[in-house]
Amino acid sequence: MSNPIVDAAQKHPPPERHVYTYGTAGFRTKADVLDSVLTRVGLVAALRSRKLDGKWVGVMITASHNPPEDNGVKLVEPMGDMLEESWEVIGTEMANQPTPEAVLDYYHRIAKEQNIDLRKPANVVVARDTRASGARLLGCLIDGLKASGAEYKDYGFLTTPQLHYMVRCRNTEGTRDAYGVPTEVGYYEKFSTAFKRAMNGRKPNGHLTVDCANGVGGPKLNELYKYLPSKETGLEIFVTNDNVIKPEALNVDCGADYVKTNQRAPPSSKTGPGDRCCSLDGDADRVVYYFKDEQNVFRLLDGDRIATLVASFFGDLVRTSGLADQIKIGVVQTAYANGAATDYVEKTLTLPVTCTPTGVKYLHHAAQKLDIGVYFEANGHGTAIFSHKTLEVIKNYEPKSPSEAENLETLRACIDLINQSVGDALSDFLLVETVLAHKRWGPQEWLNTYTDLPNRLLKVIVNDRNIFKTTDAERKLTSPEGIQPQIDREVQKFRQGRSFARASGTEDAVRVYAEAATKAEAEDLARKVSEIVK
Ligand code: NG1
Ligand code: ZN
Repeated sequence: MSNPIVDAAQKHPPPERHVYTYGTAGFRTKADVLDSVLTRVGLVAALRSRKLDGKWVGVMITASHNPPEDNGVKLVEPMGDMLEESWEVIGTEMANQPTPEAVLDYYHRIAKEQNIDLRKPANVVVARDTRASGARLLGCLIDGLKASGAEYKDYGFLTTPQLHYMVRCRNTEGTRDAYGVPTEVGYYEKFSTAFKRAMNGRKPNGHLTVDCANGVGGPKLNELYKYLPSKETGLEIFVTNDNVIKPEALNVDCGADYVKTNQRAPPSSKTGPGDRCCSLDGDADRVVYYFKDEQNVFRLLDGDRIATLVASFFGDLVRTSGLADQIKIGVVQTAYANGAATDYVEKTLTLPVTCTPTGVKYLHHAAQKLDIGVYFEANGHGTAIFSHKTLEVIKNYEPKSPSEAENLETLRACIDLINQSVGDALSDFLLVETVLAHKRWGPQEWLNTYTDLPNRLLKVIVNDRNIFKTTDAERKLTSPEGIQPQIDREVQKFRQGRSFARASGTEDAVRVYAEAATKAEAEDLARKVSEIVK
């Protein structure tokens, strides 16, 4: 007798001898080997939702900043968080089941082990970015969802953070924690209204050019902008690289990853000195700023800069609203944060810094332990989150003066302006624009806050990256034995030297990061450490 799960798995068989891993960013690889994975992710999503009593879980089809021929898929928890770690293992095991019958057996095994009642409803929200393979992969996913009897809501094209937003909204609808209206219009209305409140009559200083990586962020920004008419807000945005009709242009010579990795503006950029620019990545969950200075030199304002800017602004707002005794702010970084940024937060802003392993889920969890946690990876993934207690304090505080009242109102608006479910390039850039307008800063004033230490990031291809094990938030290698002391000896030879090596979670390589007093020394140190790990 036929079984719908066996049939679905049969319809989308895996290629031979391919091993899949649910990594930092979910499953991500060449799109043409992902069909079977998508069907099985549909099954896992249904199980996860049933495990959580039918709460909505999300499935996003995207490969973010990776090339157009890649694709990927990741699962989103009911409040918009990344998938719980033990379920990453379930995802991996499901993807690697050899036969349709093994898929069915595994499905029932997980249901049994996890005490999942398969008669319960399962609810899944799905969306995708603009990749050419997206429509086909969506079909594979839906076959899996249908086979497991899940209800699903397909939002079509969304940015990754919009999908996270929809999931959180659907699960909080009608409750005290209602996050918003789970529609695209609801998203634009929420963030545009919050932006206008947060600006409170201020106007941005000059225009902003936004490079959308020829990804889904382009059309979505154009839509959002309709809710922020420049006549009313003073926000003048030039949207560039927003061509989604040509999927082969995605992330090519543009986007946040191009800018951060090459430390230069997209070749198509036509901006002049002092013009503010920012670049989103292919699914709009990352943003970096940059500009050309008076000497026409490219200057990057990356995730570290956004974190320091936002943390300093919240520090000011909390103080000027009279809440400094009740609310403590902290910054969460990874080992890739520039040493000068860490120093600036600790010594100038006098705020505590936590360092976590790479991957937003680790930063997010560390930030959840703080009253206000500002977290960003250097590459531009990040956001700020407010604890429940802090939200209550801010909501209930009675200002003692008109100036306290005004600052409190700005703080309250910022809470709505920030996508609390996940880092969101659209919400993040509106926040940066808000802070710059309040501080009356241009990009040069922002850059002047501290001077980055020269640094170098290298990718080293090794035989087996899995032998590289780390401790201390990935800053030290415990295996292979004997390597860390060699790295330490090298680092000591350099002024302001710091270096570490770790296996990438998204690519088959080891990454080596080094910083030192001069560019030449940073390059030299990175090269020496690469020789050691090779
Ligand atoms: P890996 O490949 O594990 O270094 C990269 C980025 C992370 C994060 C993830 C997920 C660097 C050095 N690493 O991780 O920050 O963004 O991809 O996309 O930028
Ligand atoms: Zn992304």
